[in-house]
Amino acid sequence: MALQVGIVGLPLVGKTTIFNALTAAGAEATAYSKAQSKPNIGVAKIPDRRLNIINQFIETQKLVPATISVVDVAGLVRGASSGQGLGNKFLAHIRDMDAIIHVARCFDSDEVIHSEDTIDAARDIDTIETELILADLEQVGNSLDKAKRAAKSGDKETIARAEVLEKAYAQLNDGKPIRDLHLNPEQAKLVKSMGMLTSKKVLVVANVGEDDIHGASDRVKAAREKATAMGFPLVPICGKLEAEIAELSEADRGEMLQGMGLTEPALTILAAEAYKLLGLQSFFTAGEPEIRAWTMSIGAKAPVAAGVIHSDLEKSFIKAEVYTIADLQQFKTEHDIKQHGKLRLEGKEYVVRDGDVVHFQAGLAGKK
Ligand SMILES: Nc1nc2c(ncn2[C@@H]2O[C@H](COP(=O)(O)OP(=O)(O)OP(=O)(O)O)[C@@H](O)[C@H]2O)c(=O)[nH]1
Ligand SMILES: [Mg+2]
Repeated sequence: MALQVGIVGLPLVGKTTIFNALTAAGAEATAYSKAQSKPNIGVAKIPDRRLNIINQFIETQKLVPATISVVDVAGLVRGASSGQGLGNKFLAHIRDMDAIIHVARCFDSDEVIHSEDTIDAARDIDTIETELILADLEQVGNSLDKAKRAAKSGDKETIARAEVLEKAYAQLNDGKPIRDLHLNPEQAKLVKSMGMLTSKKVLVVANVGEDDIHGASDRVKAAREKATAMGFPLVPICGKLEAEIAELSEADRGEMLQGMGLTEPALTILAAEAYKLLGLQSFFTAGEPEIRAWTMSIGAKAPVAAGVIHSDLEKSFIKAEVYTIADLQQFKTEHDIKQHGKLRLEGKEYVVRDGDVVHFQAGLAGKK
């Protein structure tokens, strides 16, 4: 399943604009907050030059990039957790996500109001974190009594659940996020299944104006200091320009970026940061029907990588034929890679590496 990220932030900071920049979905971005009734859902195709490199040597019908699903919801205001604004209702859509993108406004505009009057992204990062903590506190608070009562039955699982909830409640009540709690792997899994917002990793997007597309201003510097102190990477993106660029053809896109002194579209940079944050990497499959990039966790073994393609493939995994893109560049064909002894036959214990090109060999479906 594709990686899923949810966009949060104060109202009118450019969340939908950034969503459009990532997905080219062309969702409506307005200078006033509209009562948004449903989230915007889109797919970002992650640009990866390695697909084109493989395609220089292997003919194919199509190149299929890895994707990130992006969900954009209404803005959260200060006090959202006590019922202010619309935002809190939308947080349910964020609970299933793998990570959060927090869009913080750094651009100037006389037309677009700021819900806090002044532009101060560092303050806004705090405000949103507080709202997410309060939203989690409410959710945990709602389940805690019931969980404690259930734990009296003596059942191991219900006791573990009550313990985690109690720990989480104390942490949140202290104004701290779940991600800073020390949890054992089982507890972490439980927390994940409960969809706690502050257990998720956060990436901050500083939405900068056209006059600061590289994010070199003091304003962005202050935001970055704040983000770093909280353990969040920060990426400056000029949402307005990037949303326009996303609409262009690939050729025009390159030209426009160059003209602005940018080397890569925001999506490439953001995807790289998101992968780093979440410990992800890509591997490739290459053949006549398609050359495709797949997303997997760094350190995972070959059967798990196979499972990214299809869960049956994980179960029926036998072996993987693996080579690197550098091998392909050197020897030009898979046949010659094999001739030179560089086509490796790997088993269940093989740890897949970033950029591996893999052919999986599987047994009959359903066979153990
Ligand atoms: N000048 C400038 N305006 C921007 C930029 N990014 C967004 N805007 C404008 O800010 C307004 C709000 O943008 P949206 O993307 O709708 O913001 P939002 O956070 O989704 O707003 P809500 O969903 O209503 O909370 C729109 O008029 C955008 O055109 C930017 O980088 N520069
Ligand atoms: Mg919006």
